[in-house]
Amino acid sequence: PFDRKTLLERIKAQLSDGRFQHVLRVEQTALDLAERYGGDKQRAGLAGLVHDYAKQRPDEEYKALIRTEGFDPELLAYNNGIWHGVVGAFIIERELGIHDEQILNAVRQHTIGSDNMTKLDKIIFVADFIEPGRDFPGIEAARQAAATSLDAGVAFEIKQTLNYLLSTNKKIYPKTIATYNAYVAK
Ligand code: DGI
Ligand code: FE
Ligand code: FE
Ligand code: FE
Repeated sequence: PFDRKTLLERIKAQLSDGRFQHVLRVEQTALDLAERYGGDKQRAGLAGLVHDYAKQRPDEEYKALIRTEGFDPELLAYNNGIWHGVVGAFIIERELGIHDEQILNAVRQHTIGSDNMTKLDKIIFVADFIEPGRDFPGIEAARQAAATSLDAGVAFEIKQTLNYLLSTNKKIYPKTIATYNAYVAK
């Protein structure tokens, strides 16, 4: 619907400069992963570009959408970390006119994964975690895992995320556990 220049302007208008630079790096990392693993580069780039489009919307907007647009009310027990992907895809479809379900599903799953991820879902999930601006203990091991296989990248990332959530007493979204069970648990 929008050409690249217009799309970039619309995304930039929604995000802080730091967050906008992050989405550009996720786009490039997703393109690199799609190249390496034979993924759909067009969808990978576009999904990378839009994945955090709705990240800076107010909590009240999310709560209203969950109530009025038929989302699982259980979502109200979570926060922006979960909402900006699961509900953010709805905002992206409505405001950016992106109706491609493969792209929207990759956005929905980019934070939490699922037990049945497509190659595109894995590319966006992993690209978000290892883009060159990320710096945290374990980042080099995460990049090595992603260079081994997409499944290894997903497994490393979900384990690290779950460890972080447990150590900070955060509520675990069920799909986060499903991802762990599908890609890590033996
Ligand atoms: O949007 P980004 O900062 O680029 O990264 P993200 O979308 O992967 O992560 C957003 C946040 O969501 C991050 O702080 C970790 C958090 N998160 C991931 N899984 C869960 C979660 N938070 C809760 N409460 N429960 C989860 O299962
Ligand atoms: Fe995100
Ligand atoms: Fe992520
Ligand atoms: Fe992100």
